[in-house]
Parts: sequence; C-alpha cells; structure tokens
Amino acid sequence: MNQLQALIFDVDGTLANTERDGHRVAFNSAFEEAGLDWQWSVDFYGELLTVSGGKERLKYYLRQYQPNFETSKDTTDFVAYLHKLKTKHYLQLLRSGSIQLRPGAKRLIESARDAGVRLAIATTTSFPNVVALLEKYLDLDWFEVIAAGDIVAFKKPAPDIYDYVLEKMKLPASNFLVLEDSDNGLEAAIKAGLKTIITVNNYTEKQDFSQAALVVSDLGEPDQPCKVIQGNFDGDYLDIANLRSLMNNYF
Ligand code: XBP
Ligand code: MG
Repeated sequence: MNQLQALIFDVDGTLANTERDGHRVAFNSAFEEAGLDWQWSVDFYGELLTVSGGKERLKYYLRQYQPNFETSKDTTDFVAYLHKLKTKHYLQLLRSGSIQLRPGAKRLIESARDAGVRLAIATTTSFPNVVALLEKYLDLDWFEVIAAGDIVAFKKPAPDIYDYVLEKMKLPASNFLVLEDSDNGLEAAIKAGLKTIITVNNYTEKQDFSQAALVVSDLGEPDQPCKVIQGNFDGDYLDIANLRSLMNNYF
C-alpha cells in the first residue's frame, strides 16, 4: 500500500505567494540599484517565470530582450552581480513580513508533524531565501532535507531537486506526496516518480496540470474552504487524515 510517510513542499507559489510582490519587486530594486532602466511588470514577469531560477531568468532576459546590452563584465559575472543585489532586496522584503504564508501551509505542516509524517523542501529558489521564509514563519528543524537552488545541476522542470530529496530521505517515491504550484514543478516531481498536489496561484492557474493527483485553489483552512479544480476531493481543507485517504483510494 502507498502509505503516506513524507511530504515534499515547493516554496515559491506553494508555501507563499512570493513571485509577484516578492521576487519581481526585488529584481526591479536590483536593476534600480545597478543604474539600469529595466523594470519587470507583473504581466511581463509572468512570461519570464517560464524560466526557473533567478540567474537563469536574468540570462534569458538579456538574451531575448537586451541582446545589444554591453557590460565590462562577462555575462555570467554580471548576472551573478545582479542576482546578489536581488537576493539582498528579496531577503529584506521577506524579513519585513510583507509576504505571508498561503492559507493552510502552516496548518498542514503542523498536522504532518503531529502525525509523524516526515517533511522536506524542494525548491529552485536560493537557499538563503528558503531559510529566511522558514525561520520567519515555521522552523528550519522541522524539515529533514532542504533542497534548494544550485544544489543540483539542473533546475525544475528537471527532476534533479526531487531526486536529491528522495536519495537523502531513503524512502520509496510511493510513500511521498509533493505540494507544488507550477507546471515546471509538476513536471519535475512527475519525472522523479512522485504523486503531486497542485495549489494554483495568479501566475499558474491556467497551466496544464493534467498529470497532477489533485488541483486545488490552496490548502484551505476550516474557516476558509479551498476550491477543488481537478480530482476527487470533497473536503474544505487538506490535512494528513484526508491526504492519507486520498492516497489509499485515488492516487
Ligand atoms: C521558483 C523559482 C525561483 C524564484 C526566484 O522556485 O523559479 O527561481 O523565482 O528565486 P520554486 P531565485 O517554485 O521551485 O520554489 O532568484 O533565488 O532563483
Ligand atoms: Mg513554485
């Protein structure tokens, strides 16, 4: 039987809606600090989000939208310089408390801990960003593995970050459930052989989640029911009890 023994959480868009008012704003602050007249709008950033990884996103932007841009540094060094500025601004934003956890995230994580279900993180974002979010709202020690950013060679939608967690936790993939928000994240988890629940957000709600085990608006709260977008679930919120039942009957 596929008994639920561990949850793997994605970060950006899943634990918190960090992209529109977090990473995007931090990128724009970095451009301003670097004396660049680049400003990524909400809609334009949605296009750039097809590229996982902040450094990879910057390289894509330079190649596609600033092909004639010249700098004394080589591109990799220039991107690293901009990304360092951006991470500084992003950490300031996180620490200011302007970005909250999504509905149900803390409740489900505490439900997992109460039930002895093991916890891990698998994210494309940089490790310091994960630490800042977890330290602010949760507890780093609750997560056995925090797999983030450049710890793997290839970012989502490659399965590397999920393969890394599986290897560290020494459990069969059938005993895990993944919580994700995007098509890149779903593709990465599926390639690693993991069943995945999607919580959509403003940037990902129109993406293809046909391979997900369940698609919901968010994880829900008793007084703030989630909406089921795809799959067999008639509850108001996800906790360990109903995840176990879903695993035994539908996933
Ligand atoms: C989302 C990402 C990250 C962030 C930016 O990660 O693709 O790259 O957009 O963070 P996930 P960095 O959904 O896997 O949590 O600039 O630190 O890459
Ligand atoms: Mg995500």
